[in-house]
Amino acid sequence: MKKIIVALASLLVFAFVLGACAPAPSAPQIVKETVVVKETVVVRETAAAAAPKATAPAAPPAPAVLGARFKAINDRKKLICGVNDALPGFGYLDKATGAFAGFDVDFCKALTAALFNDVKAVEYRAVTAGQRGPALQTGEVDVLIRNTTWTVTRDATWGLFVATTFYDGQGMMVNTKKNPTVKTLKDLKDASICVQTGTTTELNLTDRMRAENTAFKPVVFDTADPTFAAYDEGRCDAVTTDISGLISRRTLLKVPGDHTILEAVMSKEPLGPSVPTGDSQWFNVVKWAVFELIEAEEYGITSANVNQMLTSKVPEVQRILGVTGDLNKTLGVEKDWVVRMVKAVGNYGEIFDRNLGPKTPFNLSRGVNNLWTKGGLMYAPPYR
Ligand SMILES: N[C@@H](CCC(=O)N[C@@H](CS)C(=O)NCC(=O)O)C(=O)O
Repeated sequence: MKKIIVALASLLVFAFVLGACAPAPSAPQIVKETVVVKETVVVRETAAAAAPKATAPAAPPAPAVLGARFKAINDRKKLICGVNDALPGFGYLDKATGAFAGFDVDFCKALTAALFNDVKAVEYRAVTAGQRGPALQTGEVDVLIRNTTWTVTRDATWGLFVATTFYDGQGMMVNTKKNPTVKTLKDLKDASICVQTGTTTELNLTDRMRAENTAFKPVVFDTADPTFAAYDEGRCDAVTTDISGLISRRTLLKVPGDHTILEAVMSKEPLGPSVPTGDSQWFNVVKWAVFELIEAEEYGITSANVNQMLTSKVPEVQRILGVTGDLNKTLGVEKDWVVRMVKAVGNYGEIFDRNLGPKTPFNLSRGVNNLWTKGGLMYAPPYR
């Protein structure tokens, strides 16, 4: 019996070695496994044979068929951009001049320049936090660019976010002159906290304070002005929103220097543009507009040098500026669409610095909003 087992085992080992290293002859049963492997190869060959010939010349990219919204925008020759009117640095209406300005507003301008070569071919619609979902759902705006956080709920029920233009987090601000001992969220036990409805802020506040096991009293408002007025008048012990929002609104308080933003970062707030659903081509145009403003910075293309850059020998620069290739056609935009955007508002870094950088009252450093090549998160997929 033992001998039979040893003989069988040797046969098996032999069969495996044979199966692995040599073509299968008319073989003992065990070698059939090898035959199965061969069959798999045959299946692949059959599939490949059925596929179109690889030697056929590649078809040129098909020009984009305009989606319904994109066509409507082109027909009306004007972009409708949903913005903030109450957030200096990001989206703000200068009541004296009637002009909208800010980081978010510059992305509206860039799109307008890309489409119409005219930064004035835009209508700004100011929307409060609570109006953002309906504005996208009803298609009242072509694009929403208003310090709005990308979340799965909003992607699924409001419209589609295209990219992140500003990585932010939620913060908490206190009047340190009045409450010098408050340093952490836990120090806000039983405090009243001013917060705006219709925001991720309101939802995160509850989560975070529960996680800190710290009771608090929310004092809720519909818009930013009464939220910050109540805080400034001392009706709340603290106020919470995106850190960018706190930095921005602090400049409007009676004595900005009395107020401190606590170190705690309470959430992730990736802010960026979103579009109504239903037109993937328009979605792509907005998405790649953002990416190309980021790539323009990466490749050193600025509002000051964009004309000289047209003669650059760097293949990426030539493609981005439409000197070579016809990538614009696949998107349904003009060849020089990136040139127009950069001329109008500059690259991503210029937009950031002009509205939020060291020469502004907000004095924001790039931090995580720097390019990926400089340790930040700003990374655009290749334009090719
Ligand atoms: N990023 C958060 C908060 C955005 C938000 O709406 N923040 C307030 C507080 S700064 C604001 O901008 N309000 C302006 C207004 O009242 O219209 C979100 O998307 O929900």
